[in-house]
Amino acid sequence: MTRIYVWKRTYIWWVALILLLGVLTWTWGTNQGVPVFSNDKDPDQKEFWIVAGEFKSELEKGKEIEAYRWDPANIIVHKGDRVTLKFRGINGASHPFVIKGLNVNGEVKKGEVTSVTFVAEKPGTYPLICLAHPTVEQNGPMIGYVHVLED
Ligand SMILES: [Cu+2]
Repeated sequence: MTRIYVWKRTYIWWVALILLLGVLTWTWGTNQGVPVFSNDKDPDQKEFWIVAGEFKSELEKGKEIEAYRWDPANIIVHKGDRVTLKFRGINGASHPFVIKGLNVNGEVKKGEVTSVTFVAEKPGTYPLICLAHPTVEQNGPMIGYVHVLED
């Protein structure tokens, strides 16, 4: 009887060890920098979602202050990537924008999705600027950055 008990206990430890190794292997495998936006058929095709949002607050004397923002505001790609940015308009009626240096422009409207696609040909940092909210005085700065890295 005792022998059977020992065998079962050993068996349980082996099963636990195998399960643990399985979980660790799976966890390790899923954390190897697999980008959520990559296209399996075309790894150089990168897609990002950006929300046009707003921060709003009130000063002590009741004055309201606000700033429109791109979220996320930093997009990192590599030279040669075909990049698609999908903008979703949440706050503010309209955000006409340019990405300086990349010859990209468009307009994000409330409740709509705007998509632009370009090839990141030259390394550098390119500002994504909303032309309606470029400065503090105009409820900005609504500025983000597209970082194009070397390979
Ligand atoms: Cu704007």
